Amino acid sequence: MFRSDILDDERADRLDQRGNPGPNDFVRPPIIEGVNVSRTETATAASAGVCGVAGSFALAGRTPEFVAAPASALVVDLTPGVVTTVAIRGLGDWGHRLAFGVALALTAGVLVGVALGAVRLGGRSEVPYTSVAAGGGAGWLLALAATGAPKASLAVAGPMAAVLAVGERGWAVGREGRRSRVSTSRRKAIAALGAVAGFAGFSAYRGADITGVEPGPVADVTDEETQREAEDLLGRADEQSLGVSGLAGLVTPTDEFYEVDVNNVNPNPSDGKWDLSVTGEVEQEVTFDFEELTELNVENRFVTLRCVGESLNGEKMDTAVWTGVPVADLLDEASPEDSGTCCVLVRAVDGYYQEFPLGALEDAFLAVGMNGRRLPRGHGYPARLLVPGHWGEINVKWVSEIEVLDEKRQGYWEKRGWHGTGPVNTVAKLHAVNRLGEASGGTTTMQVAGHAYAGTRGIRKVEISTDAGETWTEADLSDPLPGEDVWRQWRYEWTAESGDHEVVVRATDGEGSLQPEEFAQPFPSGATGWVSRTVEV
Ligand SMILES: Nc1nc2c(c(=O)[nH]1)N[C@H]1C(S)=C(S)[C@@H](COP(=O)(O)O)O[C@H]1N2
Ligand SMILES: [Mo]
Repeated sequence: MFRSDILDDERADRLDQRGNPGPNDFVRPPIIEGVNVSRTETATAASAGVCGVAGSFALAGRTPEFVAAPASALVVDLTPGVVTTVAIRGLGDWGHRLAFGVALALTAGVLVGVALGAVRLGGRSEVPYTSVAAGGGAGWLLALAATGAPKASLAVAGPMAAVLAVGERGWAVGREGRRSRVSTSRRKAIAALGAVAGFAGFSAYRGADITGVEPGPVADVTDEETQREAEDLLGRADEQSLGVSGLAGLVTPTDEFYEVDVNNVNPNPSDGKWDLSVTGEVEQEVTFDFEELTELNVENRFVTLRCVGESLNGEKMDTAVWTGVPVADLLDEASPEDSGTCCVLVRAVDGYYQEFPLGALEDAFLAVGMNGRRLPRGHGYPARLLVPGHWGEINVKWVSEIEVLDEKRQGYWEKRGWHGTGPVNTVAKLHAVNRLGEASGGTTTMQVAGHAYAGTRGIRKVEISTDAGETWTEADLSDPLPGEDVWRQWRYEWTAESGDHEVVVRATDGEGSLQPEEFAQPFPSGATGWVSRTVEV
């Protein structure tokens, strides 16, 4: 018999002497100060905590209303730069998952503590459902404090209260069915574990689908003409794509566009609550709300983005048709001081910030739309910066403030050792290898293809070697799309003898500079080198 069972009996005896407990009276394992709490209590509290987090995720998903969102931001914040860098390089997205897992565990831990306190309180109280009221109430308050969202916090409190209620109920029923004590409690434990796991699974599935905003057509915030133009440009990109099997097009579909965020939980600002200020070394500080922003000159642009952290032949380089306004129009209204200014610090709603030259910002674009629809939350809804030719990291999403500075400061990634605020490195990637058919004399027609990008320098040519760099031939290039910062596709076909072929590819930018051959890891200044691949024929 467990200690709590004996105590149960004693307590039941006491109750009996006071009068027969009615069907609504519950007998709970009492608590002795300083002595371990019973297993039932711990299990109840643990289930309540887990279900609180799960309930919240089912309702809020990865939005700021999720109860673990603050813990997630804290984990990211407290993780030292070296670890972030190593985690991103070594673990990739698994680093993110790990940090998110830690945040979930921390949050669940706090809720379990709250639930445990509630269960203990309930154990001392003669009033039924004390633990339910205390645990549910405290869970709600805590979630409210963490997220500031009273309604969404009910999704924490509700499941916690339900579990605590089952806990109280369970003890009472357990006492009644004392004859088959062991098997009953084991069966109950298994059922409870199954229920908690089932609920957590359901929540993980439900919450994963919650994106926060459903991006409508860009015409909603601009006009029909802008919408039509964006669609025309998408059509043009489609036509100009080389149409190589296994090779992505010239425009990346929005849901396939790579995404890099420092946080696991992205902001979810609404148009009404969002604004952008230009501050610092300016003649006049100005603030634009979303409506004022879209009243400026709206246009569509092709822009390619590439993350400094991606591997040489990686997948974090994509292109979209963006709808937005030139940043120069915003800056003009603030009039940065003529002398003494060097740069800007751009801040975002998620706590992210980057510093870079004022000159780069003057050519920048503030996007509100992507591929004909409004920005999805993951890409910076309601507005994000696009800085031509620079690494992805200064293309600040959910942008909230542009501070003009008179001296340099370090941005988020630079504090962590990266040098990713400058122009991108030139790269030609190799992503498609196709066997087109048998040619004469046992040879095979082979096709290789990929994308090439050099930021605002543009791509002049892409060369291919099929003999490990001995000899080089020019590849076909897709016709350039309008815009100053757009990638191109390349394609090459040749007749190959059977055997292994070392294919190497390199680009020359619009200024005539050849892509450097020397290999470098992405950290700290972006990958360099020529992409090569052994093609088996
Ligand atoms: N506010 C904010 N902006 C951000 C980031 C971020 O984490 N927060 N990540 C940056 C990085 S490192 C890159 S590469 C690009 C990626 O943009 P995308 O997610 O739209 O592809 O956004 C940049 N802008
Ligand atoms: Mo990045």
